[in-house]
Amino acid sequence: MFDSPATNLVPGDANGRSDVFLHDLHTGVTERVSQTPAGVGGDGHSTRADISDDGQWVVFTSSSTNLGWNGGNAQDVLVWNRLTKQITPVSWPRGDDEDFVGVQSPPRISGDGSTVVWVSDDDSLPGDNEDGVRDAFTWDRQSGVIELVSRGPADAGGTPRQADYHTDGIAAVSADGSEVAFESRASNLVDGVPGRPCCLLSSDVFLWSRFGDETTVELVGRTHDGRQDSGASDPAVSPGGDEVVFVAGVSPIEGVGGSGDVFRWDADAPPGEEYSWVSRPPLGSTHGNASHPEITGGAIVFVSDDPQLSATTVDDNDATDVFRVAHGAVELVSTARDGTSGDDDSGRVDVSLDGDVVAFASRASDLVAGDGNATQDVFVRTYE
Ligand SMILES: [Ca+2]
Ligand SMILES: [Ca+2]
Ligand SMILES: [Ca+2]
Ligand SMILES: [Ca+2]
Repeated sequence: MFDSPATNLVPGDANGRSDVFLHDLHTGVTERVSQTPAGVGGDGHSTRADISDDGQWVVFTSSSTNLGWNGGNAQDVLVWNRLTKQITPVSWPRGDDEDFVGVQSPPRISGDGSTVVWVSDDDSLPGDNEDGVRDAFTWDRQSGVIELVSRGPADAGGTPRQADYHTDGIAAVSADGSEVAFESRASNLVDGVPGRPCCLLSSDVFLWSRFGDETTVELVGRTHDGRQDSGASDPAVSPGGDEVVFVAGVSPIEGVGGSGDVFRWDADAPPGEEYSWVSRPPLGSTHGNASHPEITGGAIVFVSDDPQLSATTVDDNDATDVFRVAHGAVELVSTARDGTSGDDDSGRVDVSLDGDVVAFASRASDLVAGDGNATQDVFVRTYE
């Protein structure tokens, strides 16, 4: 999945807008997602796509008026069915909301295609109380039900406590849609954790979970002494929902790593051992500055400009690269043909369920032979 303003990826792309494309690694075929079932391209830009594990469901955002909700300039969340080519709108203004601002974050879809999660300022969405606070929401594809997930425990009357400050960044969802990790500066989502009165200066990472009819929110990205206002950001959740990776502000482990490092939280670890340092250089000190971690059963990937992360590859490009952690070792993914780091920045990373296929965008021109287009492309590295 990727978006591109290129006009020559599929025949007849004449809309003059960025579109979302799906490239099938088995057949080699690229098709345009952001179009009507009859093949008419969207009349606005379509970007920021994510795909289910079986490749049947794609979520993306678009300002088009001819794909889903026939509205104005706001970025809407849309879901595309690869089988029928039909597009279903997920977000649109409810009631008489004339200030509809649409989606703020790239939406994500669960591995099983059942659930979409996104972050929005739209106060007319169900469960919200028009509080002016940006929140995280889920949408159930079967029922169409939207649920507010960035909220605290329910009071005696069963009414959930609304967050006192914004959700930021990208919310992430587990394979079956029952767990959502999100980044928030709210101080009132969990009880009994020292923070400070509204509002926090920096974010923490939370995990929303559904068990049958019950839902909970717990603090997973926090300081080593269990406090909020840690600066934790960029969460991703494992397919099973039992592991969360994030970028730390203050390290969650005393004296180990720190700001800009990737950490993993493991729900099944013994108390006191929940956290591990993922972006740990084999030698030397940490540089920080990691971002966009993703986690599946097989591997963790992330982006960093730290030149000391790989023990085996020379990283002297002074550029951002993509890294993969499998079996505890950090390896450089975005390498040139001669095995050294690429000649420009790489980023926008995602990883397959088994951890063996890593997709990323790169401005480097020396990753494959014949890349003479002088622009960013999407690359795939496959491990055995
Ligand atoms: Ca186009
Ligand atoms: Ca709100
Ligand atoms: Ca580098
Ligand atoms: Ca290129």
